[in-house]
Amino acid sequence: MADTFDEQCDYLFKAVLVGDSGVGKSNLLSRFAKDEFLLDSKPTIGVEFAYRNIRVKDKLIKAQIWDTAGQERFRAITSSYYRGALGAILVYDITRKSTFGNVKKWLHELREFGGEDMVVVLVGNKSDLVQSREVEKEEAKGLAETERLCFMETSAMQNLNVEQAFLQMITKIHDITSQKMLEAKKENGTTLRISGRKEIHVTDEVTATKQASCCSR
Ligand SMILES: Nc1nc2c(ncn2[C@@H]2O[C@H](COP(=O)(O)OP(=O)(O)O)[C@@H](O)[C@H]2O)c(=O)[nH]1
Ligand SMILES: [Mg+2]
Repeated sequence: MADTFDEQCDYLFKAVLVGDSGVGKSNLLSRFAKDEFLLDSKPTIGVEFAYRNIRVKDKLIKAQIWDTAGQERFRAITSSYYRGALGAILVYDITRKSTFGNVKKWLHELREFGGEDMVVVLVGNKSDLVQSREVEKEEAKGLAETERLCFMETSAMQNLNVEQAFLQMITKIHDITSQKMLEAKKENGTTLRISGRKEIHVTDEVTATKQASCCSR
């Protein structure tokens, strides 16, 4: 139905990237955003983000993915980074055990500032570095199951599973949000949508109410 992908988006979703410094967050994002990459640097608030338009079923979704500008190094990510985010990609490095050890810390932060019901995909990045692996896939899978997260190993370098990780998150957000939309519509017609040509109007910060079911396979 939509003739111009850019201007006909039905929803805007915010999602965040978290994880220790050096795990590959920025590279994953630039892989995912590819040629549609649009990096808005916001040095004053220490945040960068990229957009990508994705079609999910009959809807066009504009995913706005936030990346830190390195503040994770100083443990200085502010709560505004998480505010309104419906999803998160929580990244660790399969070659550095300590980054996996910190996953719980990040999860805690996500749940504290982003809400219990955020869709979280746990991502073990640098799967290309087989020789230096320090975190077994099964171990991470186990954690994902316990914490009810989606899980995937990726390589930003070789472009393995990157698309899938983001798409899984976005599809899941879409499922939850459409459910929420239906409920909201019944009440007062509140929607989170992009209207007009250039401007983005976030008329409400939609927060999913349903706990995402686990989708690790
Ligand atoms: N081998 C390999 N190196 C990666 C991969 N992803 C990122 N890197 C490297 O890891 C380092 C940190 O990446 P960066 O994206 O800046 O991490 P960030 O601090 O989490 O944003 C850089 O030197 C990247 O080239 C990957 O999938 N495989
Ligand atoms: Mg970075």
